[in-house]
Amino acid sequence: MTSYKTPDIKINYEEREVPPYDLPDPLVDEKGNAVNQTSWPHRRREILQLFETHVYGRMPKIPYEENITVNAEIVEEGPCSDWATRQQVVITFANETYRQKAHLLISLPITNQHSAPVFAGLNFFGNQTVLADDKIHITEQWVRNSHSLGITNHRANNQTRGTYAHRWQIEHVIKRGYGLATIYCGDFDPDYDDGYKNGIHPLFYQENQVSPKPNEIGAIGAWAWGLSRIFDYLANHSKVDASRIGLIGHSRLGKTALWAGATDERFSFVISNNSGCGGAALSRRCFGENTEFINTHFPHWFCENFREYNNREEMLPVDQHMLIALLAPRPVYIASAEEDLWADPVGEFLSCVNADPVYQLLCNQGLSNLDMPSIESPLHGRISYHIRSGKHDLSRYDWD
Ligand code: GTR
Repeated sequence: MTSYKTPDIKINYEEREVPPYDLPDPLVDEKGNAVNQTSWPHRRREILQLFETHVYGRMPKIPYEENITVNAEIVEEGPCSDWATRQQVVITFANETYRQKAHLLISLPITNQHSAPVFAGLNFFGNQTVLADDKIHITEQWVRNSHSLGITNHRANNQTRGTYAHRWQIEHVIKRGYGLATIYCGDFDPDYDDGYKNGIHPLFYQENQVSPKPNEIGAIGAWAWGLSRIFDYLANHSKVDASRIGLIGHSRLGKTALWAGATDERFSFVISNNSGCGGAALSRRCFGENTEFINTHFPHWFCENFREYNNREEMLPVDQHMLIALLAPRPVYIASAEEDLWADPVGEFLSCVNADPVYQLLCNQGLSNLDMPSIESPLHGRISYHIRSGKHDLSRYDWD
Protein backbone atom coordinates (compact mmCIF):
# COMPACT_ATOMS: atom_id res chain seq x y z
CA MET A 1 0.00 0.00 0.00
CA THR A 2 1.27 3.50 -0.77
CA SER A 3 2.14 5.23 2.45
CA TYR A 4 2.36 8.98 2.50
CA LYS A 5 2.71 11.36 5.39
CA THR A 6 -0.67 12.99 5.57
CA PRO A 7 -0.67 14.96 8.78
CA ASP A 8 -3.89 16.83 8.10
CA ILE A 9 -5.66 14.65 5.60
CA LYS A 10 -7.68 11.79 6.98
CA ILE A 11 -7.43 8.61 4.94
CA ASN A 12 -10.08 5.98 5.52
CA TYR A 13 -9.48 2.26 5.10
CA GLU A 14 -12.58 1.07 6.96
CA GLU A 15 -15.61 0.00 4.95
CA ARG A 16 -17.90 0.94 7.85
CA GLU A 17 -16.60 4.52 7.71
CA VAL A 18 -17.49 5.06 4.08
CA PRO A 19 -19.99 7.93 4.21
CA PRO A 20 -23.52 7.40 2.92
CA TYR A 21 -23.76 8.81 -0.59
CA ASP A 22 -26.08 9.23 -3.57
CA LEU A 23 -24.55 8.91 -7.00
CA PRO A 24 -25.61 11.16 -9.87
CA ASP A 25 -27.60 9.11 -12.37
CA PRO A 26 -25.95 8.89 -15.79
CA LEU A 27 -29.36 8.13 -17.27
CA VAL A 28 -31.13 11.26 -16.00
CA ASP A 29 -30.16 14.42 -17.85
CA GLU A 30 -29.55 17.86 -16.36
CA LYS A 31 -33.21 18.81 -16.85
CA GLY A 32 -34.31 15.71 -14.94
CA ASN A 33 -35.44 13.73 -18.00
CA ALA A 34 -34.91 9.99 -18.23
CA VAL A 35 -32.42 9.15 -20.97
CA ASN A 36 -33.12 6.62 -23.72
CA GLN A 37 -31.00 5.40 -26.63
CA THR A 38 -32.02 8.37 -28.75
CA SER A 39 -31.19 10.98 -26.13
CA TRP A 40 -27.99 9.29 -24.92
CA PRO A 41 -25.69 11.25 -27.33
CA HIS A 42 -26.99 14.50 -25.80
CA ARG A 43 -26.59 13.18 -22.23
CA ARG A 44 -23.12 11.91 -23.14
CA ARG A 45 -22.10 15.43 -24.19
CA GLU A 46 -23.46 16.81 -20.90
CA ILE A 47 -21.46 14.30 -18.86
CA LEU A 48 -18.31 14.90 -20.89
CA GLN A 49 -18.62 18.64 -20.34
CA LEU A 50 -19.11 18.16 -16.62
CA PHE A 51 -15.91 16.13 -16.42
CA GLU A 52 -14.11 18.75 -18.48
CA THR A 53 -15.28 21.63 -16.32
CA HIS A 54 -14.96 20.05 -12.89
CA VAL A 55 -12.37 17.27 -13.07
CA TYR A 56 -9.88 17.00 -15.93
CA GLY A 57 -10.21 20.31 -17.78
CA ARG A 58 -11.35 21.15 -21.28
CA MET A 59 -9.38 19.21 -23.84
CA PRO A 60 -7.39 21.39 -26.25
CA LYS A 61 -8.50 21.27 -29.82
CA ILE A 62 -6.86 18.89 -32.19
CA PRO A 63 -3.67 20.31 -33.68
CA TYR A 64 -4.87 21.41 -37.10
CA GLU A 65 -7.63 23.49 -35.56
CA GLU A 66 -5.07 25.40 -33.53
CA ASN A 67 -2.41 26.20 -36.12
CA ILE A 68 -0.15 23.62 -34.59
CA THR A 69 1.96 21.75 -37.07
CA VAL A 70 2.60 18.08 -36.51
CA ASN A 71 5.59 16.47 -38.10
CA ALA A 72 6.31 12.76 -37.70
CA GLU A 73 9.63 11.28 -38.70
CA ILE A 74 10.69 7.65 -38.49
CA VAL A 75 14.14 7.92 -36.93
CA GLU A 76 14.98 4.26 -36.51
CA GLU A 77 13.53 0.89 -37.37
CA GLY A 78 14.47 -2.74 -37.54
CA PRO A 79 13.75 -6.14 -36.08
CA CYS A 80 14.09 -6.13 -32.32
CA SER A 81 14.03 -9.94 -32.08
CA ASP A 82 12.92 -12.79 -34.30
CA TRP A 83 9.34 -12.09 -33.28
CA ALA A 84 8.96 -8.30 -33.29
CA THR A 85 9.78 -5.19 -35.27
CA ARG A 86 10.73 -1.91 -33.69
CA GLN A 87 9.95 1.49 -35.13
CA GLN A 88 10.88 4.75 -33.45
CA VAL A 89 9.14 7.90 -34.54
CA VAL A 90 9.74 11.45 -33.40
CA ILE A 91 6.57 13.51 -33.51
CA THR A 92 7.09 17.26 -33.26
CA PHE A 93 4.27 19.63 -32.33
CA ALA A 94 5.03 23.27 -33.04
CA ASN A 95 3.53 26.69 -33.35
CA GLU A 96 5.33 29.96 -34.06
CA THR A 97 6.85 30.24 -30.62
CA TYR A 98 6.98 26.79 -29.08
CA ARG A 99 7.82 23.22 -29.96
CA GLN A 100 7.54 19.89 -28.18
CA LYS A 101 8.83 16.51 -29.28
CA ALA A 102 7.43 13.09 -28.43
CA HIS A 103 9.27 9.82 -29.02
CA LEU A 104 6.93 7.06 -30.10
CA LEU A 105 8.01 3.42 -29.90
CA ILE A 106 5.99 0.94 -31.93
CA SER A 107 6.51 -2.78 -31.70
CA LEU A 108 4.62 -5.11 -34.05
CA PRO A 109 4.58 -8.84 -34.73
CA ILE A 110 7.25 -9.64 -37.30
CA THR A 111 5.37 -12.48 -38.92
CA ASN A 112 2.12 -10.63 -39.28
CA GLN A 113 1.25 -10.26 -42.95
CA HIS A 114 -1.82 -8.21 -42.12
CA SER A 115 -2.45 -5.27 -39.89
CA ALA A 116 -2.32 -5.90 -36.15
CA PRO A 117 -4.57 -4.64 -33.36
CA VAL A 118 -2.53 -2.40 -31.08
CA PHE A 119 -2.40 -1.48 -27.40
CA ALA A 120 -1.52 2.19 -26.96
CA GLY A 121 -0.27 3.37 -23.59
CA LEU A 122 2.01 5.87 -21.96
CA ASN A 123 4.95 4.86 -19.80
CA PHE A 124 6.36 6.38 -16.61
CA PHE A 125 10.13 6.67 -17.14
CA GLY A 126 10.87 6.56 -20.87
CA ASN A 127 10.51 4.07 -23.71
CA GLN A 128 13.84 2.46 -22.79
CA THR A 129 12.20 1.01 -19.67
CA VAL A 130 9.61 -1.11 -21.50
CA LEU A 131 12.09 -3.55 -23.08
CA ALA A 132 15.81 -4.25 -22.65
CA ASP A 133 16.81 -3.31 -26.20
CA ASP A 134 19.92 -1.16 -26.73
CA LYS A 135 18.42 0.50 -29.77
CA ILE A 136 15.54 2.11 -27.88
CA HIS A 137 16.01 5.83 -27.42
CA ILE A 138 16.66 6.84 -23.79
CA THR A 139 14.45 9.76 -22.92
CA GLU A 140 16.24 13.06 -22.47
CA GLN A 141 13.27 14.64 -20.75
CA TRP A 142 12.91 15.30 -17.04
CA VAL A 143 11.99 12.07 -15.24
CA ARG A 144 11.03 11.46 -11.63
CA ASN A 145 13.90 10.44 -9.39
CA SER A 146 13.65 6.80 -8.44
CA HIS A 147 15.75 4.93 -5.96
CA SER A 148 14.95 1.53 -7.47
CA LEU A 149 15.75 2.73 -11.00
CA GLY A 150 18.91 4.57 -9.92
CA ILE A 151 17.65 7.95 -11.14
CA THR A 152 18.93 10.76 -8.95
CA ASN A 153 19.20 13.83 -11.15
CA HIS A 154 15.91 13.63 -13.04
CA ARG A 155 17.69 12.10 -16.03
CA ALA A 156 17.22 8.53 -17.23
CA ASN A 157 20.35 6.47 -17.82
CA ASN A 158 21.40 3.23 -19.45
CA GLN A 159 20.69 1.37 -16.23
CA THR A 160 16.97 2.01 -16.67
CA ARG A 161 16.74 -0.14 -19.81
CA GLY A 162 14.09 -2.81 -19.45
CA THR A 163 13.34 -1.92 -15.84
CA TYR A 164 9.58 -1.97 -16.47
CA ALA A 165 9.56 -4.86 -18.95
CA HIS A 166 7.42 -6.87 -16.54
CA ARG A 167 4.68 -4.24 -16.86
CA TRP A 168 4.61 -4.36 -20.64
CA GLN A 169 5.08 -8.07 -21.36
CA ILE A 170 6.04 -7.21 -24.93
CA GLU A 171 7.07 -10.69 -26.01
CA HIS A 172 3.85 -12.18 -24.70
CA VAL A 173 1.69 -9.45 -26.23
CA ILE A 174 3.42 -9.57 -29.62
CA LYS A 175 3.37 -13.35 -29.81
CA ARG A 176 -0.39 -13.18 -29.28
CA GLY A 177 -0.58 -11.07 -32.45
CA TYR A 178 -0.94 -7.60 -30.96
CA GLY A 179 1.24 -4.57 -31.39
CA LEU A 180 2.23 -2.07 -28.76
CA ALA A 181 2.72 1.68 -29.09
CA THR A 182 4.08 3.77 -26.27
CA ILE A 183 5.39 7.23 -25.44
CA TYR A 184 6.89 8.54 -22.21
CA CYS A 185 4.16 10.59 -20.48
CA GLY A 186 6.71 13.33 -19.75
CA ASP A 187 6.94 14.02 -23.49
CA PHE A 188 3.47 15.60 -23.13
CA ASP A 189 3.83 16.93 -19.61
CA PRO A 190 6.56 16.21 -17.07
CA ASP A 191 5.00 14.82 -13.92
CA TYR A 192 5.71 17.62 -11.49
CA ASP A 193 4.09 20.89 -10.56
CA ASP A 194 6.01 23.17 -12.92
CA GLY A 195 3.30 25.76 -13.41
CA TYR A 196 2.68 24.21 -16.85
CA LYS A 197 5.62 25.95 -18.43
CA ASN A 198 6.70 22.92 -20.38
CA GLY A 199 5.14 19.87 -22.02
CA ILE A 200 2.37 20.65 -24.47
CA HIS A 201 0.54 23.30 -22.42
CA PRO A 202 2.28 26.37 -23.89
CA LEU A 203 1.19 25.26 -27.37
CA PHE A 204 -2.37 26.20 -26.46
CA TYR A 205 -1.90 29.43 -24.54
CA GLN A 206 -3.67 32.47 -25.88
CA GLU A 207 -1.73 35.71 -26.05
CA ASN A 208 -0.30 36.61 -22.62
CA GLN A 209 -1.60 33.42 -21.08
CA VAL A 210 1.00 31.68 -18.87
CA SER A 211 -0.95 28.90 -17.22
CA PRO A 212 -4.18 26.98 -17.79
CA LYS A 213 -7.49 28.54 -16.77
CA PRO A 214 -9.37 26.80 -13.91
CA ASN A 215 -11.30 24.70 -16.44
CA GLU A 216 -8.33 23.87 -18.66
CA ILE A 217 -6.31 20.69 -18.57
CA GLY A 218 -3.58 19.69 -16.18
CA ALA A 219 -1.18 16.80 -16.67
CA ILE A 220 -3.78 14.05 -17.06
CA GLY A 221 -5.49 16.02 -19.82
CA ALA A 222 -2.14 16.60 -21.53
CA TRP A 223 -1.29 12.91 -21.32
CA ALA A 224 -4.71 11.95 -22.70
CA TRP A 225 -4.23 14.41 -25.56
CA GLY A 226 -0.94 12.65 -26.25
CA LEU A 227 -2.67 9.27 -26.48
CA SER A 228 -4.94 10.68 -29.15
CA ARG A 229 -1.87 11.80 -31.09
CA ILE A 230 -0.60 8.21 -30.94
CA PHE A 231 -3.90 7.24 -32.51
CA ASP A 232 -3.45 9.86 -35.25
CA TYR A 233 -0.13 8.33 -36.16
CA LEU A 234 -1.25 4.71 -35.98
CA ALA A 235 -4.39 5.41 -38.00
CA ASN A 236 -2.24 5.78 -41.12
CA HIS A 237 0.15 2.94 -40.39
CA SER A 238 -0.06 0.17 -42.97
CA LYS A 239 0.66 -2.56 -40.39
CA VAL A 240 -1.90 -1.39 -37.84
CA ASP A 241 -5.60 -2.19 -37.77
CA ALA A 242 -7.00 1.24 -36.88
CA SER A 243 -10.39 -0.24 -36.02
CA ARG A 244 -8.74 -2.13 -33.15
CA ILE A 245 -6.53 0.34 -31.35
CA GLY A 246 -7.19 0.25 -27.63
CA LEU A 247 -5.80 1.93 -24.55
CA ILE A 248 -3.98 0.50 -21.60
CA GLY A 249 -2.75 2.38 -18.56
CA HIS A 250 -1.63 1.71 -15.03
CA SER A 251 -2.31 3.90 -12.02
CA ARG A 252 -2.08 7.63 -12.90
CA LEU A 253 -1.76 6.48 -16.48
CA GLY A 254 -4.82 4.26 -15.93
CA LYS A 255 -6.76 7.39 -14.98
CA THR A 256 -5.37 8.88 -18.18
CA ALA A 257 -6.42 5.89 -20.31
CA LEU A 258 -10.02 6.24 -19.08
CA TRP A 259 -10.09 9.96 -19.81
CA ALA A 260 -8.50 9.45 -23.24
CA GLY A 261 -11.09 6.80 -24.10
CA ALA A 262 -13.86 9.12 -22.95
CA THR A 263 -12.63 12.06 -25.02
CA ASP A 264 -11.62 10.12 -28.12
CA GLU A 265 -14.16 7.60 -29.34
CA ARG A 266 -11.81 6.26 -32.00
CA PHE A 267 -10.20 4.04 -29.34
CA SER A 268 -12.03 0.75 -29.54
CA PHE A 269 -11.43 -0.47 -25.97
CA VAL A 270 -9.93 0.71 -22.69
CA ILE A 271 -8.03 -1.18 -20.00
CA SER A 272 -7.50 0.66 -16.76
CA ASN A 273 -5.29 -0.98 -14.17
CA ASN A 274 -5.24 0.07 -10.50
CA SER A 275 -6.35 3.57 -11.47
CA GLY A 276 -8.03 4.45 -8.16
CA CYS A 277 -8.94 8.01 -7.17
CA GLY A 278 -9.69 10.17 -10.21
CA GLY A 279 -9.70 6.96 -12.25
CA ALA A 280 -12.12 4.08 -11.83
CA ALA A 281 -12.81 4.46 -8.09
CA LEU A 282 -15.92 6.30 -6.90
CA SER A 283 -14.86 9.60 -5.34
CA ARG A 284 -17.82 9.69 -2.95
CA ARG A 285 -16.62 6.61 -1.07
CA CYS A 286 -13.57 8.49 0.23
CA PHE A 287 -11.81 5.17 0.73
CA GLY A 288 -8.02 5.17 0.38
CA GLU A 289 -6.79 8.11 -1.65
CA ASN A 290 -9.31 10.95 -1.66
CA THR A 291 -9.85 14.18 -3.54
CA GLU A 292 -8.14 16.38 -1.00
CA PHE A 293 -5.10 14.14 -0.89
CA ILE A 294 -4.73 13.83 -4.64
CA ASN A 295 -5.16 17.56 -5.25
CA THR A 296 -2.67 18.36 -2.50
CA HIS A 297 0.05 15.91 -3.51
CA PHE A 298 -0.49 16.13 -7.24
CA PRO A 299 -1.86 19.64 -7.76
CA HIS A 300 -0.90 19.49 -11.43
CA TRP A 301 -2.91 16.42 -12.46
CA PHE A 302 -6.47 17.74 -12.67
CA CYS A 303 -7.96 21.10 -13.58
CA GLU A 304 -7.96 23.76 -10.88
CA ASN A 305 -11.74 23.53 -10.48
CA PHE A 306 -11.40 19.99 -9.13
CA ARG A 307 -9.88 21.40 -5.94
CA GLU A 308 -13.31 22.84 -5.08
CA TYR A 309 -14.30 19.29 -4.21
CA ASN A 310 -11.59 18.61 -1.63
CA ASN A 311 -13.52 17.12 1.25
CA ARG A 312 -16.75 17.92 -0.61
CA GLU A 313 -16.98 14.91 -2.89
CA GLU A 314 -20.75 14.82 -2.48
CA MET A 315 -20.96 18.15 -4.34
CA LEU A 316 -19.34 16.79 -7.51
CA PRO A 317 -21.84 16.84 -10.38
CA VAL A 318 -20.31 13.56 -11.61
CA ASP A 319 -18.69 10.50 -10.13
CA GLN A 320 -16.33 8.06 -11.74
CA HIS A 321 -18.97 5.53 -12.82
CA MET A 322 -19.97 8.21 -15.33
CA LEU A 323 -16.44 8.20 -16.74
CA ILE A 324 -16.85 4.50 -17.47
CA ALA A 325 -20.29 5.23 -18.92
CA LEU A 326 -18.62 7.60 -21.40
CA LEU A 327 -16.82 4.58 -22.84
CA ALA A 328 -20.05 2.71 -23.59
CA PRO A 329 -20.70 0.64 -25.62
CA ARG A 330 -16.99 -0.03 -26.19
CA PRO A 331 -15.38 -2.79 -24.13
CA VAL A 332 -13.75 -1.61 -20.92
CA TYR A 333 -11.70 -3.63 -18.46
CA ILE A 334 -11.15 -2.39 -14.92
CA ALA A 335 -8.48 -4.21 -12.92
CA SER A 336 -7.81 -3.94 -9.19
CA ALA A 337 -5.28 -5.52 -6.84
CA GLU A 338 -6.10 -6.97 -3.44
CA GLU A 339 -3.37 -5.14 -1.55
CA ASP A 340 -3.93 -1.87 -3.40
CA LEU A 341 -6.43 -0.45 -0.91
CA TRP A 342 -5.10 3.01 -1.72
CA ALA A 343 -6.92 2.67 -5.06
CA ASP A 344 -10.11 1.31 -3.43
CA PRO A 345 -10.84 -1.94 -5.30
CA VAL A 346 -14.45 -1.97 -4.05
CA GLY A 347 -14.93 1.59 -5.33
CA GLU A 348 -13.45 0.55 -8.68
CA PHE A 349 -15.90 -2.33 -8.92
CA LEU A 350 -18.86 -0.17 -7.86
CA SER A 351 -18.10 2.23 -10.69
CA CYS A 352 -18.53 -0.70 -13.06
CA VAL A 353 -21.82 -1.66 -11.39
CA ASN A 354 -23.13 1.88 -11.69
CA ALA A 355 -22.01 2.25 -15.31
CA ASP A 356 -23.75 -1.00 -16.17
CA PRO A 357 -27.21 0.55 -16.83
CA VAL A 358 -25.69 2.70 -19.60
CA TYR A 359 -24.11 -0.35 -21.23
CA GLN A 360 -27.39 -2.24 -20.90
CA LEU A 361 -29.24 0.63 -22.56
CA LEU A 362 -26.79 0.88 -25.45
CA CYS A 363 -25.90 -2.75 -26.13
CA ASN A 364 -27.75 -5.00 -23.71
CA GLN A 365 -24.48 -6.17 -22.22
CA GLY A 366 -22.43 -4.85 -19.35
CA LEU A 367 -21.06 -6.64 -16.32
CA SER A 368 -21.76 -10.36 -16.23
CA ASN A 369 -22.44 -10.24 -12.49
CA LEU A 370 -23.22 -7.32 -10.20
CA ASP A 371 -21.57 -8.92 -7.14
CA MET A 372 -17.92 -8.25 -6.53
CA PRO A 373 -15.99 -11.33 -7.68
CA SER A 374 -13.46 -13.08 -5.49
CA ILE A 375 -9.72 -12.83 -6.06
CA GLU A 376 -8.63 -13.91 -9.52
CA SER A 377 -12.11 -14.82 -10.74
CA PRO A 378 -12.46 -12.32 -13.59
CA LEU A 379 -15.85 -11.17 -14.82
CA HIS A 380 -15.83 -10.96 -18.60
CA GLY A 381 -18.34 -8.85 -20.50
CA ARG A 382 -18.59 -5.47 -22.22
CA ILE A 383 -17.52 -4.26 -18.80
CA SER A 384 -14.89 -6.63 -17.46
CA TYR A 385 -13.39 -6.60 -14.01
CA HIS A 386 -10.91 -8.52 -11.95
CA ILE A 387 -9.16 -8.22 -8.66
CA ARG A 388 -5.89 -10.13 -8.46
CA SER A 389 -3.78 -10.93 -5.44
CA GLY A 390 -0.77 -8.76 -4.72
CA LYS A 391 0.21 -5.15 -4.84
CA HIS A 392 -0.24 -2.05 -6.95
CA ASP A 393 1.40 -3.02 -10.26
CA LEU A 394 0.68 -4.17 -13.79
CA SER A 395 1.52 -7.84 -14.17
CA ARG A 396 1.40 -10.76 -16.54
CA TYR A 397 -1.80 -11.84 -14.81
CA ASP A 398 -3.41 -8.51 -15.70
CA TRP A 399 -2.35 -8.79 -19.35
CA ASP A 400 -3.71 -12.32 -19.57
C1 GTR B 1 0.17 7.41 -6.20
C2 GTR B 1 -1.08 8.23 -6.36
C3 GTR B 1 -2.12 7.42 -7.09
C4 GTR B 1 -1.57 6.66 -8.28
C5 GTR B 1 -0.13 6.22 -8.12
C6 GTR B 1 0.65 5.96 -9.42
O1 GTR B 1 1.17 8.08 -5.60
O2 GTR B 1 -1.53 8.61 -5.09
O3 GTR B 1 -3.20 8.25 -7.43
O4 GTR B 1 -1.74 7.36 -9.43
O5 GTR B 1 0.63 7.14 -7.47
O6 GTR B 1 0.42 6.57 -10.44
O7 GTR B 1 1.58 5.15 -9.33
